[in-house]
Amino acid sequence: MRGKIALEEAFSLSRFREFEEWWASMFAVDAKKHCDEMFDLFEKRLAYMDKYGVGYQIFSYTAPGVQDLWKPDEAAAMAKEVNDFIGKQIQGREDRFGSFAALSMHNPAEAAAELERCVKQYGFLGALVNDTQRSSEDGNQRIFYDQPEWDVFWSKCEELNVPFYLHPRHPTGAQYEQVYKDRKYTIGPPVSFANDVSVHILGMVTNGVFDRHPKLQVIIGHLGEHIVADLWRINHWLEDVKKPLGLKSQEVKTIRQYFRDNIWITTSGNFSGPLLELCMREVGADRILFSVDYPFESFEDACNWFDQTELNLIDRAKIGRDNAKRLFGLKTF
Ligand code: GRE
Repeated sequence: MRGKIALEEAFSLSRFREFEEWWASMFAVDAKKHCDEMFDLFEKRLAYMDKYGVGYQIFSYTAPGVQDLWKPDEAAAMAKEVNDFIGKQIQGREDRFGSFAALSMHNPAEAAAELERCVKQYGFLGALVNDTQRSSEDGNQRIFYDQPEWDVFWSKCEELNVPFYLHPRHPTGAQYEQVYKDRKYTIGPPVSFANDVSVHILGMVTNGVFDRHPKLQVIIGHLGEHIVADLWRINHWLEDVKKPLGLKSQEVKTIRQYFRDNIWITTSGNFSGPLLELCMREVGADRILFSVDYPFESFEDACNWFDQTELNLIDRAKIGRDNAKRLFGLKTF
């Protein structure tokens, strides 16, 4: 399929090029290639996009990034640096590129103000945040956005009519020490990313964020961060056990209805035909969006899989492009 839209596509500021060892620690194979791709904005990306039929992509700032800075001033300064950099880079290239805002999530009102600045000044299409914000004096605490003080931020997303992408982050601080230090190969895509984002998004559902913000649209990647595979069990326990215990959100909607009205999933980094089929049955083709997860994954793998996986033409167009056009109000593409 030509003209696909991809929306979990990372870049890094060139001043972090010095952290090449981090890439080597992440990828034993082709670390330099992954690293070069992360710092290239247009040349390599456009070549891949043209070769594999991606018409438009949305940039987002990579993890590790702003969410790993536990000092609020440093996090806010980095978010602004990232946003001004990529905002200027995409100017004049709006036919092929858009961007999500990076945000410091230490302070809900300040996060809302930076999002608004990016949307109005640069035409950004929403925000992508790397899960919880690392915080406190020693960096050991984590801020979740499912508490009432974040209502001011979610109201701003609704007012601006832009989605929020909840992307994973690497475990750090006390969480790393207690859970992951002695099981390091489980970190990242094998399981830590999906676990952390699942708890966070289900925290938003069960703490009533979507009930107070019914227009809010949140995107999660990797074909639903394990939630879709467990949807029956999650629904069963929320409905039959937690609701009688006082769970209010379940009185408003079932978990399936939040997926219908508020939550989107992307194919980023999860190129599984059987899982996509399950997602189509459980949440429906209207809420699924194509993505690559570049440069952690390749355009070649994502696009060859998507173009060949069994889908009718209407669903392929929806997932590959039309849903994203609708969600982001893309007119130029
Ligand atoms: C990411 O998207 O941030 C990511 C990593 C490490 C491995 C895979 C991946 O940071 O998608």
